[in-house]
Amino acid sequence: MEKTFLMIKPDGVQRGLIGEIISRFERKGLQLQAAKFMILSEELAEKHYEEHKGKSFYEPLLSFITSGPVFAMVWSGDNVIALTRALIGKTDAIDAAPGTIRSDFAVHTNFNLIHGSDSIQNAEREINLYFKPEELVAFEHTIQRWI
Ligand code: D4T
Repeated sequence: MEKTFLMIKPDGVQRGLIGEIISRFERKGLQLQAAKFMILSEELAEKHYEEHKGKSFYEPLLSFITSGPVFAMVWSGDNVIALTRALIGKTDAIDAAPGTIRSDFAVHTNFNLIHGSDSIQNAEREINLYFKPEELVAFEHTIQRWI
């Protein structure tokens, strides 16, 4: 089954939205595989956002993402990458469709609450940045046959 890396950013944690956000993925029928509550080191933040190096928002993005705890997760399911991106909504809250996480809770692009991998390659890269293979919990998700 496809896997993705999702991370509730420091604003989502500070605003008390961990439970609200996770419940949306649970109710969708996706499967949690791993989770970690942590503060990102400068080094990990740089690796995560290396594709944005040199852009105007890169330095503020690094300060923001390392400014407090994040909740990093691996989720799996059929088409989990596209499905979670759809539930999260567009990067800018103004463009995010009503009912998405960013439309419901975000106001500014730089405080957009959650990160979600955008491709199979990036999901693999990001999962490996944050988790060791043995930290992913394999189990039978008994409701899968009803989803
Ligand atoms: P992430 O990667 O955090 O899930 O966000 P997106 O996939 O939706 O968007 P992105 O990679 O284009 O941007 C990464 C990160 O940078 C912040 N950002 C982005 C910002 O502060 N100002 C901007 O103009 C843009 C484009 C928000 C998300």
